[in-house]
Amino acid sequence: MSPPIATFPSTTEAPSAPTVTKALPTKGAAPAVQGSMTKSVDEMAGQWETFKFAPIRESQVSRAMTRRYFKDLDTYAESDIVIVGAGSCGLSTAYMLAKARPDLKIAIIESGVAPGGGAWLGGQLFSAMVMRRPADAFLREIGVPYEEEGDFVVVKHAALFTSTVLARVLQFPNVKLFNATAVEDLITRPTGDGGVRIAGVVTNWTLVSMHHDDQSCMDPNTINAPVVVSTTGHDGPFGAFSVKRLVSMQQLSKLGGMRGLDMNSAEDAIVKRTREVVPGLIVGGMELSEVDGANRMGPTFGAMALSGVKAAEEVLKVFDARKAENEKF
Ligand code: AHZ
Repeated sequence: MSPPIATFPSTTEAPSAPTVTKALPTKGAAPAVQGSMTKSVDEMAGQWETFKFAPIRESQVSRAMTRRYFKDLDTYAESDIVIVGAGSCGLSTAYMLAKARPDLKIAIIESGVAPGGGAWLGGQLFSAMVMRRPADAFLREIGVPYEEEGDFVVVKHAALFTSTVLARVLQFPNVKLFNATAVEDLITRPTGDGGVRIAGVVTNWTLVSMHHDDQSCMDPNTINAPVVVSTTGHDGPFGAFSVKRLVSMQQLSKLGGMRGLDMNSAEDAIVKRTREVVPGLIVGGMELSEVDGANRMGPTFGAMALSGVKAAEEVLKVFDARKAENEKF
């Protein structure tokens, strides 16, 4: 029996926490093996001669993945918040929003296969991640240990920060990460004064997005949402995506262009100026440096975490108003 995918409700209610249930009876499925499910890893020790995985039919694997993915596509086609880019700023934003508002559906769209952006290593591919105070508050918030160095703290490996914030975010039942998926345009609605309000995102598989030049037309998919948070990093092949699009659609006259490195001014500027740039679009992290002509900070990550904290605050300030506007059409 196939699951009722087509009848999944398209309400704005956030999905509830997943519950561990018995496997659905599926045609061709082998009976569930109960005993092995209860063994601990320690109990397996020395038992490898008699060891055997529970039986499976290949279609069960396919259905287990595709059923969930298509249900998620259906659920999140109408999202409350879309976060574009799962780098250090995007993940910090997602964490704060999901924690504050378990009632909201939050979709994260990440063009790479691996979420985390530039936060898997410190500078010049060294392991440690430096955060200037007071961003150590965010490390305590998500439970990442660090070493004190006076005005800054050091996480022993940047991957410890990124894997922890990613794990925390993915455990929220109201968050869905669509990775290997690129935002290739913004959904807009006229505001009546020549401007636009951002009302969602246009998506495609990243591999498809990368081949628009050498394949015939491959149309995209869409997600409606009253608020989009763009954290796609500084300019690059995929970076600064939303703000570059705002320029090409004449909603920003031009970009300020990220300036040279100055840790002291860069970090304060990014956090303080994280804001709604046009109605419905909040920009944070290094993407913002391209709008404002702010300095870069290089390998110090406190501003990315706190820009995420500020971005979440900015979302919640405008959410009700944008949602009301978004419901009109
Ligand atoms: O893959 C990108 C990365 O994971 C993703 N992304 C970019 N364009 C996208 C699009 N659709 C979906 N069109 C997209 N995803 O966005 C993420 C950006 O992460 P990041 O680490 O590059 O940005 P950040 O602002 O979170 O952190 C930047 C940290 C700094 S500072 C700095 C410097 O001063 O030189 N350099 C970096 C990397």
